[in-house]
Amino acid sequence: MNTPITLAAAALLASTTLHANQLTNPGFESEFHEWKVQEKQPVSSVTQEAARSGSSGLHLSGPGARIESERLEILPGQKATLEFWARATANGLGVVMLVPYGGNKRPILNEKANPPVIVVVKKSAEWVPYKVEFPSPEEATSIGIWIRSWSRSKGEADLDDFSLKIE
Ligand SMILES: [Ca+2]
Repeated sequence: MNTPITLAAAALLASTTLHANQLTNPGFESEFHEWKVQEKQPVSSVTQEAARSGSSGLHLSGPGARIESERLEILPGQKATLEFWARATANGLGVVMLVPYGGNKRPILNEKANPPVIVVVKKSAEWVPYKVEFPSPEEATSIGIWIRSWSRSKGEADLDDFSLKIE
């Protein structure tokens, strides 16, 4: 009688291990769950119109977007691969950054105080896929995504279907 319980526990353990290596809410289907929004004026919203797949996506309206993803664990020698889809009415409205964090939980920034990977969404009426690979610095213990819109940007951007793979 114990066998089914043991199998269920094993299955649960396997799925937990898998999710530690993936974003929990990559397509904004659960609103901003596991995304942190820190904006003086509301710029970001989760809307149906901003969906590329599923029933919702991230919509940015004008400058000042400031969003952070959850952080995934990364080990020395591992590589992070970031993918997402976006469309925008102007260049620079959607800016997606890959940010490694050190053991002190602080972001590891370059000499200009910028994250090492910055992807700028280009003007396009159609959805465009973006992909970037990043070999993690030795001192990094976790990695996450920041989403911004440049301070002078005007217009609208939609982003959806994020993926952050650590391998
Ligand atoms: Ca979605």
